[in-house]
Amino acid sequence: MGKRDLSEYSICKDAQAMIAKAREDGVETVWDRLREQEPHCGFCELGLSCRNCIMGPCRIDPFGNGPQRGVCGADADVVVARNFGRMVAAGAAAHSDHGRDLIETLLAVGEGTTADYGIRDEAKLRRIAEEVGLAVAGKDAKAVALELAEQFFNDFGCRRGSISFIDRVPAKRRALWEKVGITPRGIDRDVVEMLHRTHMGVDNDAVNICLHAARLSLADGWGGSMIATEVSDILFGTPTPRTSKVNLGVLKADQVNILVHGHSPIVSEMILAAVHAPALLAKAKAAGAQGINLAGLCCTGNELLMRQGIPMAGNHLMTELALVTGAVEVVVVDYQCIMPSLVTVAGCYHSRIVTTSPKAKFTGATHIEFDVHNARQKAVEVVELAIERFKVRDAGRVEIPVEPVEVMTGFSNEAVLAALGGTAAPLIEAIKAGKIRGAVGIVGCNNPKVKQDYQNSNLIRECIKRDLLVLVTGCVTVSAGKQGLLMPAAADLAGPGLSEVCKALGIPPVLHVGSCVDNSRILQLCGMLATALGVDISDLPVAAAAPEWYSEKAATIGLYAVASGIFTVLGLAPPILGSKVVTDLAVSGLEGVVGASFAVEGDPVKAAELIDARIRVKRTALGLTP
Ligand code: SF4
Ligand code: MSK
Repeated sequence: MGKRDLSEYSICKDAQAMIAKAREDGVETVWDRLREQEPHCGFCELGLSCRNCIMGPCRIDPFGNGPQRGVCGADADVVVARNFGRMVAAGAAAHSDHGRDLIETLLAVGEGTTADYGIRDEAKLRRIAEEVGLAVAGKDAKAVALELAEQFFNDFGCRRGSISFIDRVPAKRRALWEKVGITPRGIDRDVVEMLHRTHMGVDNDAVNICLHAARLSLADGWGGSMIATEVSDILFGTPTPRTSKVNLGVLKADQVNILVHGHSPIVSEMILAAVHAPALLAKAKAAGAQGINLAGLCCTGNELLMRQGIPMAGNHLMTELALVTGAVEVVVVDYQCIMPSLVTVAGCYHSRIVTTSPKAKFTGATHIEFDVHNARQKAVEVVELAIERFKVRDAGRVEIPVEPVEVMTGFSNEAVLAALGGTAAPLIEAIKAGKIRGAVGIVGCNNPKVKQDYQNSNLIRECIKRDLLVLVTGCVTVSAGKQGLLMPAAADLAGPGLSEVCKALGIPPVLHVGSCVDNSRILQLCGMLATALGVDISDLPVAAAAPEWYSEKAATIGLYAVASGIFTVLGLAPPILGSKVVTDLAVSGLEGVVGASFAVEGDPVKAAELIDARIRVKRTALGLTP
């Protein structure tokens, strides 16, 4: 680790303390490896390198001095568009494959082949089944679950024309997508078609590739991700408001500490069930622990936080640092955003990384494979392993650096509507009156290229100051929570109108709406608001931002937000700047196609100004005070 001041890496005290401890313990972290990678390859940063076939790899010279075409003849625009298209396809595949795993579980429940999972929200099961056109009268929950699972499986291949939730999209938006030719058809179909189009010698028109990227991103946002959210609610309960705690202070020095990391609730919900088993608690006590403490990392942590109020230890850049506390027995993971380095960091302490999915094995980790038929038993094995590791914990190496901060969570759309008295009308009135000037979804990751949580939390502060209600998901949740922004008291930091509304309802000005796939809740809410007002989503005073994004999934989320009509500010540029055609399309051309575009701005104050300007324009067009 370099000798930079610790505050240059992160604004968080727990991160700073653990980076210092990592230095003392000789543990390499993500920041060390970033420094070794710098300077990054300029061709790759600009999206100008291609290795789609073995006539290459090829690079296009951005200065015009060297080659302007790959061996096949592809120019900068085609190379950049193909790379970006594949990036978006990978992100959509990740979210949507996660969604498919939820359907597999719903199917097993419907078939009666699992005793480990069940339906926790039968009313939602029936409501969703009816919404997508299934007859539910006279059928028991299992029968409905079976039919709904089969219906959702069809959305992946989908030969019927479009995905199940297409009717959630306002009529004006659906008509626009039809006109432009980007109505999502099937999730797998649209992802696979991008791989086809970007094979050498298929789609060689940059704009055409980008429009298909938009279509496949919509298949994720209104398809795979939305299915993941809704089926998770059906299986594990629809979130309702509750409080919990966040930061590394949620670890307990006198208890067995187990962290869940990844994205799917299928594994983490079973671990939660196991840690409450009296027999395992007795074993933990016999091992000298006062109890078994479960906390979350990243999005599977968000899933447990939203539904069960389980505390969050940290976001993306805290995952290595959680292990550096020396207090973690086991990190049990499913998939996505799990740095391979965790196995090495765990090896510097007594900790174990437990992998659970056949599609996400890590060399050097302990693999305990979960499926719908054995999950409860496997969760018991994980907890038993953690108890064994507690016995060999070195108390002299334990440092839990901070006290936890309280957060309020659980703002599903159902919960928001319930808090408003059952309809969105009070929210619409507050928007019309200018008390809430608009809403901003601030989502996404951490990235070691920027100071951890600085952009995330400061953009939130700047937005609520301007009477903009903020909705957070993913790793931004922890950024907000650590700063106290997820508590009703944060209304004091908001502008007068937002503050008044939040105080009247007893809610924070920043609502936690879930994990990465739960960005679909934001889409659905925008769809409901637009339909209620008889306008398109692009007419609403709303915006989105991903200030510290790193992942392919975040690129997909950003694109489906824009393609749904939501202006989106990215804190870091995607690798498209090597193409004028693709860059112009992203930052302006899309405006004329889908009514929204991207901006790139890393300064949170300037990003808030861009968002504010956008919301002024939209409010004025609706005849409201800006
Ligand atoms: Fe080079 Fe074209 Fe092959 Fe890409 S597809 S590696 S640009 S020859
Ligand atoms: S976990 S995609 S680092 S938000 Fe969803 Fe966090 Fe980004 Fe992963």
